[in-house]
Amino acid sequence: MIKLLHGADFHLDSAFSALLPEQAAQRRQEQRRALEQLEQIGRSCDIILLSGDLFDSARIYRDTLEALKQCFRSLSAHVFISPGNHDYIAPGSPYLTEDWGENVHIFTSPEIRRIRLPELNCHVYGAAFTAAEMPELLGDFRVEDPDVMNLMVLHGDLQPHSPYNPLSPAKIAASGLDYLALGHIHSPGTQQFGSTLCAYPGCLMGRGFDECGQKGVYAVALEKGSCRTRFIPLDVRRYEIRTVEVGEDPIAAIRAALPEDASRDCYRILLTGESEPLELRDLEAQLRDDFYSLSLLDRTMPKKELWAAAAEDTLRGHFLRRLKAEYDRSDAEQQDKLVRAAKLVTALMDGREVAL
Ligand SMILES: [Mn+2]
Repeated sequence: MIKLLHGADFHLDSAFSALLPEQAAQRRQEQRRALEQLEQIGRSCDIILLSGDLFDSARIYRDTLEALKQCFRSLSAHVFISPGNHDYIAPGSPYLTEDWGENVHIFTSPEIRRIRLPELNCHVYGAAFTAAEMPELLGDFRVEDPDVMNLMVLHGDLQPHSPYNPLSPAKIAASGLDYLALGHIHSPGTQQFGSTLCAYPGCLMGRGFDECGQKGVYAVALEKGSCRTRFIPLDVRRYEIRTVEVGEDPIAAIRAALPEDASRDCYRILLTGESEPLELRDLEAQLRDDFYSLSLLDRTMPKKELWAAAAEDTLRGHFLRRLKAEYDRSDAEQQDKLVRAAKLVTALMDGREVAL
């Protein structure tokens, strides 16, 4: 059995432009530290496949290069890298200029190349982006020896007309590969095409609210005819979006709706329901210590005195007058029902979404 670690889309040295400058610097530092977790997981592996976009751009800090090289140096595994659309091979690329060590192989050509690992009875194929956009790279690829374990590491997109190496399921199924280690899509997932298991491990850590939830890498146990993937979440800061109905006490409602400790995570909270006007800055100030970063969005509807419009000479007024008259001569149980009916119908008249 071959033990494989598959990661992608580290996007090291991202700008984190939505954060304050000092927080952005801190987040880049955290990205480097996440490499230490990778190092831990990689220690027990034979092969590490990294499917591109390891760097967010060509602007890379020296600290980052050293952290990545240190990670690879400490591993005995064979490391294979296929550069993607953010870190494509171009003159001056650190993939060409740095000394990455004996155990690291970086694919530098858009033509698919093969590396043999005879001691593992395994062939590793790969190719590189050499521009920010690339046409299809797989072509009519077939494995050269179907009896060995055949792996490929590639940056690409399963969307048919993608400018980022569009991959066709039929061509993947015809390739004879056992495992196709993909990068580009930032949430994890696997798909089987023919005898080929395709996987996107997702990105290393969330960088914004379009990258919510748990992030990590795949550990894969490979045997001919059987690839078993296990998602390993990394212990990194998360981005989450929640919707909270404010009720009478927005602070209490927000705290009640969240996990016990969100203090190192980034939250966007959409406040809904009926409410007095909210002072978002005050609320954020009160909740500051509960989150690493918090943005509140006010989606509440103004609170209205239920029968206020009963005097209006409108359809709404007519409806509310009839209901109010009935309310005044009803018992408590019936009054509850009438209040609910009045709220429902006025909400519908306001064109609001109503949960029944
Ligand atoms: Mn990409």
